[in-house]
Amino acid sequence: PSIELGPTYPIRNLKTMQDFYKEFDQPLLKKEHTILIDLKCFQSGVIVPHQGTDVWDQHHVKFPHLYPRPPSHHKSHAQPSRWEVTRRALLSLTKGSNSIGDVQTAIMSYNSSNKDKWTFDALYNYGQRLQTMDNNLHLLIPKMAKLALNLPELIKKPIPLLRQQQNQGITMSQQQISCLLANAFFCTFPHRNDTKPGSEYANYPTINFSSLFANKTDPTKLDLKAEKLRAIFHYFNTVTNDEEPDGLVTFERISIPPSKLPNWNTTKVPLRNLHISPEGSIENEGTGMLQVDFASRFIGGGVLGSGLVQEEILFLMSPELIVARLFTEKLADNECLKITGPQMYSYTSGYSKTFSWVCPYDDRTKRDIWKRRYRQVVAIDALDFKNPREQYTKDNIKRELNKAFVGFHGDVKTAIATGNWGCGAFKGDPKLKALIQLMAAAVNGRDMAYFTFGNKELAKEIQTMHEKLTMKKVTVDKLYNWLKDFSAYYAREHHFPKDLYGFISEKIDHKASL
Ligand code: AR6
Repeated sequence: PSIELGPTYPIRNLKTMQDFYKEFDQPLLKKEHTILIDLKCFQSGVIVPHQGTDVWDQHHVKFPHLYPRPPSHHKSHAQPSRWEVTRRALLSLTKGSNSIGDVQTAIMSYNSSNKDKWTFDALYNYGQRLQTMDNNLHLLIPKMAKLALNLPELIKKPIPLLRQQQNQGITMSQQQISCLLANAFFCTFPHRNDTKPGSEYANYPTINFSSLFANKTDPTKLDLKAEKLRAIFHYFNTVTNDEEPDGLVTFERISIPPSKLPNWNTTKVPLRNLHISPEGSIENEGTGMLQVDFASRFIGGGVLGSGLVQEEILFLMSPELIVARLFTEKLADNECLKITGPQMYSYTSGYSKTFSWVCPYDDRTKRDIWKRRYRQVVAIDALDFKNPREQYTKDNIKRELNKAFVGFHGDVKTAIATGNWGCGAFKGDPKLKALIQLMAAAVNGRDMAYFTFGNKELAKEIQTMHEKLTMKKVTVDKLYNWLKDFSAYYAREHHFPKDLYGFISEKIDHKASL
């Protein structure tokens, strides 16, 4: 059969952030929102950090310059504080020769307990292959070290941890983000290197970059890490230039209590418009819509390790997203993280083993009055189906519906830009996930752009299914019940089950003949 697609809903008719500019231009101050800059000054064109009181506790990011000095009985023999050691090491990088060896020595001077664990082979490999080609590292490292050292001046207020089951936001300047990321690069964040279960930050992603510098033997991976490092160094090169970015970015953790999740059995709303295409990507064609990050529960997934699929690539194109790892506790089933205003810094090509950094991206995306780019990303983590059969159970279908619902919830009804969420590394079935996402979008009153990542056949199948469902005015509750029927049927007939869309088509035809 031909896999030519019929006409699809035009992408230009889908709503983007610019259509909702009034909502984005609203005052930022509200409950549960920490703003790290002085908003009055910002409105008159100057970026000044907002003043606060230093804290070192379990509710806030632990800054390296606030590391408590161990008690010492002999004042005269007092060890230098950890920050003092860090400061000296970074200061020497602002002056010295700045070979990769120097970077390693600096980092290890205040991370000595990891001296037998950390290696820097991927960083050395980058240095050998690429550094003169891209951004003369010996010029860049001093600028990055200076930026990192500026932390006490650039951020004067504690950053709250965005913990589970809290609705909380953080807005900061792109410059503050770059400073935090420079610290992450130099691995200065205290208490963040231990990831063992039960450790203080076991529920948080890693933030110090040590894992990006290391590599386990496989030489093909070494070169992929070099490509990741190119994206990272290009970012730092841009933000330490004279024309450093001057906007803000907002991070919001959204948790919806179970009592406020929809009752899928009784939600009588029809599906909304769908633009579907095998061409295009969420990152480009979806700009200005709500762009879905196919996330890990630990935001950013393997971006600082060897992961290189949708989420990691997105974070490499837009490294400001990486800072979310500093403060976002792992996502629970009823939660998502929404990021408003990140900038794009790089073009990349390829995927996974073929990934490479291509060139700078000159981001001209318009901005709201807070100079946040009209770009919004929502991180939702699908279930990881080690065994794909598990995805058709009633509970798992409901879990994914609720997760997508939380991600798509909100007063601003931009279209959703998405695709095969949960269907790569996490082994989901895109035909089921497409329906789940369409249902969650419908309940939230939003249209959708769905990119099938080159798969024409899938695009056609989803398009045909969507057309049948909308033509027959099938509502979400009805579809939900059919999915439950399929779940029961699949459990019974698991040896030769009918395909999901065949099953639903029969239900539609049956409904039509009633
Ligand atoms: N635009 C549209 N579709 C895409 C794009 C894109 N840019 N990139 C990939 N796809 P995957 P998951 C399609 O595996 O299964 C990460 O490590 C493509 O068909 O990234 O939800 C996270 O941190 C691909 O097969 O998402 C998580 O740990 C499919 O989307 C984990 O992977 C799924 O992409 C999430 O895995």
